[in-house]
Amino acid sequence: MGVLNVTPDSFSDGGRFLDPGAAAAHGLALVEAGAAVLDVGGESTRPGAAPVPADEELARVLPVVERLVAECRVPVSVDTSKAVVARAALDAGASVVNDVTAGRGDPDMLATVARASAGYVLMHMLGEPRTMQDTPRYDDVVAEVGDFLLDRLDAARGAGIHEGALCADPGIGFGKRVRDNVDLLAHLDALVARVGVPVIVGTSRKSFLGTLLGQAGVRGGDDPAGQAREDATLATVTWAVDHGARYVRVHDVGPAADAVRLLAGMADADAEAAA
Ligand code: PMM
Repeated sequence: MGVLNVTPDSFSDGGRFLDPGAAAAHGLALVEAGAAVLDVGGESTRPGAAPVPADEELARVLPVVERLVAECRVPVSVDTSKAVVARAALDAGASVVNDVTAGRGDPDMLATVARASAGYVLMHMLGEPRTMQDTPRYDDVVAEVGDFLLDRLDAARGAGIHEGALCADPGIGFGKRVRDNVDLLAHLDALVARVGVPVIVGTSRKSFLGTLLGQAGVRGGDDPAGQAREDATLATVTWAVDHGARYVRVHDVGPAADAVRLLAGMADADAEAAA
């Protein structure tokens, strides 16, 4: 899944794709690089980010969704927690809603997705973006995130979203300490087995990677010093896919797609050797 943030303030690519033409061109480049889904977001969810009014989010997202639906051959996802934004994007041809609040952010979200027979990614987050990194605390992060995802999957099914439309995400970096993110990745295979629907993992350029590499102050994105976070992203992408993730959500699609292809090639060779 390729990330396309149409925001002035996302942590790694904020402000680069505010012009719909530039955003759509970048989306097409991500598809060329191997993206199977494009995820368009108009509200930053970085720690401390303020909420964006629905009309502003719509004005950012809709022109880009319209262009991508017309011009590209992969499904378009809208990264939003507002039902009104989801509905407009789905009406414009998007086919997936990526909701970082798992339906808790808007009481109309689950019914909106169900009515449109759209795909639905529901993600774990402790608290809300404005405050989520203040004092996150878990006794057993893998169990608690699993409990949450199972509960929200049930809510989604109860609202009429069909089984094949569902995808779950542990929400790396959303109300989690560095060690929580590491624990979730370390035990990803158990989480995947427990939730029983395809799992998506988003580690791309996230700050815990910089912290793990001893570069807590270094930004990701275009900052050349942030290359270390790109390299670390690849390591986690490879780990996640090898431990059961069906999708990985990344900014730099080309290297991730190559890594996934290499991993598949090695798995095939391994299976042949064992046969
Ligand atoms: N991360 C971000 C935004 N949306 N959605 C899902 N499902 N999973 C994630 O990990 C996730 C997300 C934050 O990263 P960005 O601001 O660079 O898009």
